[in-house]
Amino acid sequence: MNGTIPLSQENLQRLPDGVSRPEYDRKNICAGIVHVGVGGFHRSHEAYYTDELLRTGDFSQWGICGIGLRDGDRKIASVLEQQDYLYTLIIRHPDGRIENRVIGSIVDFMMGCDDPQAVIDRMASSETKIVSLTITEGGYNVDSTTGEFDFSNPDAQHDLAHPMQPKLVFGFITAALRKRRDQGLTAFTVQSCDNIQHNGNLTRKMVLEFARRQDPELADWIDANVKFPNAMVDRITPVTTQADIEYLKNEFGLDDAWPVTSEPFCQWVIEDDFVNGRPPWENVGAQFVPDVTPYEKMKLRLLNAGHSVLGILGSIHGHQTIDGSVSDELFAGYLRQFMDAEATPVLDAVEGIDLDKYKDTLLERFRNPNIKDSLSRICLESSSKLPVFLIPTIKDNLERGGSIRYATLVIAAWCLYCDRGVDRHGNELDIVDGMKASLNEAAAKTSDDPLSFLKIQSVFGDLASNERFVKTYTEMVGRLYQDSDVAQQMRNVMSNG
Ligand code: CS2
Repeated sequence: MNGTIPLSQENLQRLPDGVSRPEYDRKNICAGIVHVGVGGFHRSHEAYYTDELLRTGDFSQWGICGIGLRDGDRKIASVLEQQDYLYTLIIRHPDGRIENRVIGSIVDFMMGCDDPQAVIDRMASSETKIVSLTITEGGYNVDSTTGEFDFSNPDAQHDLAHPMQPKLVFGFITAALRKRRDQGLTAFTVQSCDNIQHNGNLTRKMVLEFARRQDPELADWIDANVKFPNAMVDRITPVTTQADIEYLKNEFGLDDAWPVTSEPFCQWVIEDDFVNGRPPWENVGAQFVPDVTPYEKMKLRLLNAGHSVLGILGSIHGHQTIDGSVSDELFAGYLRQFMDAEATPVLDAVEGIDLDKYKDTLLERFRNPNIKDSLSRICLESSSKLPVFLIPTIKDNLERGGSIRYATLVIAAWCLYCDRGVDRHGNELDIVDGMKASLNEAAAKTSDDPLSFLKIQSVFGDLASNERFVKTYTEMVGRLYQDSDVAQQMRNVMSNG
């Protein structure tokens, strides 16, 4: 289409019907929320809920200031700045219906690596009530062998030595909280929106351990004055593609350099534990509960683990997307069996939720043919995801004598995946993982030492010394290395239960 409309505040009025837009007065919005990690998920979830809230009335103290801490955030910074921080959320329903909605809740963006002081000041400003995070499972800087803050990370060392020029989010939060304390201001709430069990507790632990090393008195103040609510977050958000950008151009003449696509489903269950106020997100569908534990466990162990099951097995088999894998009956059946036989028996009851229905809904969501969620996104950083999503289920089942075969095949297949790096047709897999080299090195020794992959303690903990697990794993990895037809191994597992 000729003469496209570049997305900007000024051009909002020119957008055609079919694209809904923020009608609220964005000029007068204060950023009560400072958010670190403005990826697709933040933009389809917290920013979406907040936009929905801003559309319903005068909540002008609850805008969002996005923060990028690393060089890699430069692209989103410049796209958002060019578009007056606006972007389009394209919500794709399974029946083909599409909702297009310009989100206006982000009102500013700053780069921590360019001007750390400005970001510290922003977090420390009395306007800021919440610092929220989507920094990924791996971003919490946990030493996975000890579970403590990893001070061996050179960036952590740097932050200890240069408290006012931090690189890690923990350095920024600590510096900002120090400033608030010194100025006698109320603290802010630190709100994690990552897929981690007890994400608030973990954030608290990491912030406190870092702060204590730097300044024990400040750590005591943080301990007494800052809140870190746990939350379960959910909305499937695939990586934006060129086709999404073209779609907006062709259908609406809208030029948006970085829209986001998501499914219609979304859920946010939050512990109501804030120190300096919060938006009434419950007005727009979020749930506030006293204890989020059963909700997060259910989501991580069914949805996220289900994704990993399809992601690893499907990649080796040659599937490309989640909907592609579940349209294969073998994969859909295997996933359901994994959920029923291994994941569900170690879940706690969730009040008001029928787990069977929840699983049916998950499969429906995975089947959405208009969400082309790539397996490469799912498998991204598996070394940080599997210890949260899948391995705890194996450990729980080992303890209670439950089935482990479905999940163990995924671990064995992951070894093959890291070793060979190709699907069954010989096509190279797009593997992105901070531990890629060490995973590959350990996996490549499997023929000499079948347990070499399992010995990566930071990922598997002590699984390599569990006799029952080792027996099942060795058998499976042995078979897979003889014949990498993962579908055949899946059928074996299904017929042996
Ligand atoms: C996915 C999640 O990262 C993953 O492997 O399972 O991004 C998932 O799509 C979201 O948690 C859905 O809420």
